[in-house]
Amino acid sequence: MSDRIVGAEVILTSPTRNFVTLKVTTDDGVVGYGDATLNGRELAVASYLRDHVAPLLIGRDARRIEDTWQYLYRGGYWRRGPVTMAAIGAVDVALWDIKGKTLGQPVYQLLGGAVRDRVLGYTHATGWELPALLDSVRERTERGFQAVRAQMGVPGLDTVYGVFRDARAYEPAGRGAAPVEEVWDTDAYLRAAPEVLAGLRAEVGPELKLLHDAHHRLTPQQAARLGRALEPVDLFWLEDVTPAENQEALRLVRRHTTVPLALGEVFNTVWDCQRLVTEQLIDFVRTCVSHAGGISHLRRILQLAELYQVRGAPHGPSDVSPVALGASLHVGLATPNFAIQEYMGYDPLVHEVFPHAWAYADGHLTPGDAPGIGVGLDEELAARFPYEPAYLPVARRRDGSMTDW
Ligand code: EZ4
Ligand code: CO
Repeated sequence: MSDRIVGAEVILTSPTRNFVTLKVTTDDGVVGYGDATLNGRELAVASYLRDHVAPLLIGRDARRIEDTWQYLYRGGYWRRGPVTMAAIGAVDVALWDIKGKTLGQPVYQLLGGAVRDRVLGYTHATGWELPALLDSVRERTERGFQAVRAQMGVPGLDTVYGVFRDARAYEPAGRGAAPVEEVWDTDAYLRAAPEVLAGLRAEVGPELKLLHDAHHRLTPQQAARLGRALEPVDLFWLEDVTPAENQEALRLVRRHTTVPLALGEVFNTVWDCQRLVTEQLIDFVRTCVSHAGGISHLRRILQLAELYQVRGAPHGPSDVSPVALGASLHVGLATPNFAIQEYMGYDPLVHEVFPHAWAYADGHLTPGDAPGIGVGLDEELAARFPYEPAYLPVARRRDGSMTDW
């Protein structure tokens, strides 16, 4: 038994939405999977893996997870960035999967064992106006969810990213050769959001954990105002209030509101998180196992965060594949400051393509006890759904200029 890597293959599939999966095989025939999906930029990561990483993996010792991480991160010279870190993350998760399968243990056991019995999950509810949103939230709480992210429409706009006018669940990417363009109006949103969320809180009572995502749309001053306005709603968190390239901006928000802040779904290394964590400018760090360098690097981020009482709450919409969700749950079960996992859910077909040991029950998720990550890939079924171009929307202000969404 030598654990040499003999195969590293990239598999694209689109069972209702695109996923990029790395499959690593050892000379003993052990197979490990890692998620390399980067919504709307899938082919870039696929090429990075296929053209530049897979050839380097062949012949390496699959047991040397940390060394391989360092080799790909430092050895590439060009560091960080979502494409690089998603590729490294896929390799890392695949190697943890192989290690677990080789040792006959679920990955959480290799991370020190369980520190909790199950991981709290939150899901998405949307409704254009309060009654529809309330129905959507109630449907989720009836399925056991104790934490729900609530997104509403904005009067005067035709569409809002992440919100459907009818009861359908939305998909955060539209198939087609180019992104859909939406119109965005921050002032109208700032008038609508506090009223709808206050109404929702009044209806659902004090216990349900309510979350809201501002999706990077606000200036720091607008974020501070919104945070203040939402204090009586008692949110579990307010997410991505402002783009975080300029992290100084969060200081201004913090000075004016005690609303808990969550941020970091677009971050990809510990360096992106360092300042927000060490200056305690956020309460929840949202880096994802697949976009931030895998299990090894997510653990590093969460261990830094633990020193500053910042908790982990990884990204988990439908573009984070069941492989990454499984990996995240192993980290969640074994990491003390892991607060909650986003779980948007998947189309039934996605569950078929990626058979998994992880499970949802009663508002919580568990990774299961299968060796490794515990998520497989039905390659025959996957092959029936080839990649199709799909993009997140873009948004313009009423004057036609581009805005964050
Ligand atoms: O923007 O899935 O918290 N979740 C989110 C999602 C993400 C998309 C990115 O691909 O904000 O809507
Ligand atoms: Co978000």
